[in-house]
Amino acid sequence: MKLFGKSEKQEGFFSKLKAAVASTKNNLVAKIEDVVKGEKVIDAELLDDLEAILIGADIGTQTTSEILGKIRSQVSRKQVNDPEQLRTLIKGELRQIIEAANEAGTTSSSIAGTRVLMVVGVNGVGKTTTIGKLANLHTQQGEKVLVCAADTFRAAAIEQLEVWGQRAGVAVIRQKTGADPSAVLFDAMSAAKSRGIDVLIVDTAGRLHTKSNLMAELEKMKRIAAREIPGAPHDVLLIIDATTGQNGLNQAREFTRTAGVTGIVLTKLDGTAKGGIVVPIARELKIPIRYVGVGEKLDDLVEFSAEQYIESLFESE
Ligand SMILES: Nc1nc2c(ncn2[C@@H]2O[C@H](COP(=O)(O)OP(=O)(O)OP(=O)(O)O)[C@@H](O)[C@H]2O)c(=O)[nH]1
Ligand SMILES: [Mg+2]
Repeated sequence: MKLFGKSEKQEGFFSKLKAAVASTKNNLVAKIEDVVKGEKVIDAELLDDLEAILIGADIGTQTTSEILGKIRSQVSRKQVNDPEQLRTLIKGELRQIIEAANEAGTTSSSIAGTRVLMVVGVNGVGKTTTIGKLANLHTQQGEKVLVCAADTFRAAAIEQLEVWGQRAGVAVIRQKTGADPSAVLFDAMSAAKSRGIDVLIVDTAGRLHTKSNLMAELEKMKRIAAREIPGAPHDVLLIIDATTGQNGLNQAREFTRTAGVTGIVLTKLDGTAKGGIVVPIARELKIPIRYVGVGEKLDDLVEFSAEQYIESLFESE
C-alpha cells in the first residue's frame, strides 16, 4: 500500500504493524486465498470453509455469521459468483465494521492544561509497558509528560514503572508500596499542575473486572482526578491482551460497563495468529481502538487505523 504524504516515521510504523500481524495474515488471509484458489463456483462447502477460517482467527461467531449472511445473499441474488471476489468482499466487510466503530472516538488533545490519562486492565495485559511507550510517544510529539505510579499493590510495580520512565525520559511520581493509590494520584496531579505538564499518565494495579472493591477503587481515583482538574480523567484507556482472545472481549465488556473506558489499546498483537479479535472488539464495544502494541520495546506502539490494519493483513507481497 502506498501511504501518500506519510512521513518516513509513519511508514516505519506501518512496517511494524505488518510484521506484528504476519501470523494473523497466515492464519486468515492466506487461508482464504487457499480455499478460494481453483474453485469455479461459490457453493455451501466453500462458504462453510470461509466461516471456519474467520472464526479460527477470532473474528467471532456473531461477526462471522453477519459477514457470511451478507455474502450468501449476494450470491443468491447473483451479484457475486466468482470465488475470486470473496477475498475482496471479506476485506471490505471487515474494514467497514472496524471503521464504523472507530469513528465514535474523540481525541482530547486540544484540551488546555493537563490532560489526565488513566490506564486500566486485568493483570499482566501490558499496562505498565504501554505507559512507557505512551510517555515516549507524547514526549516525541513535544509534550511535557509526567507518570503516576498508582499501582501500589504489586511488589516491584513502582520500580518497573520507574525503569520505563527513565527509558522515555519522564519523571515518575511515587509513594511507597501499599500506599493509597488515590493519595499518589493526588500528589501527581498537584505536581502536574505546578510543573505545567501536558499529559499525566496514571498506572493502576491489575484487577479483575469481577472484583467490585477494586472497581470501586478506580471510581474513587476518578473522583479525585475530577476534583483536582476539571474534566479529568480525560481518557480511561483499557488495555487488552490480544493473545487472550474472546476472554479479553469479556473483560472489556465488564470494564466498559463499570470504569467508563474511552479508548482501547490492544497489546501483544505480535504474539498471536488470532489478531482478528480487533473486529469483535471494535464491533461490539463501540469504543475506539487507539493503539496496538507490536512488541516489548519503547517504540513498539502503533496508532491504530482501520485502513492500515486491514491493509497490513490483505496487502499482497
Ligand atoms: N510481545 C509483546 N509483549 C508485550 C506487549 N506489551 C506488553 N508486553 C509484555 O507483557 C508483559 C506484561 O507487561 P506489563 O506492562 O508488566 O503488564 P501490566 O498490565 O502492567 O501487569 P500488572 O501490572 O502486573 O497487572 C511484559 O513481559 C511485557 O513485555 C506487546 O505489545 N507485545
Ligand atoms: Mg503494571
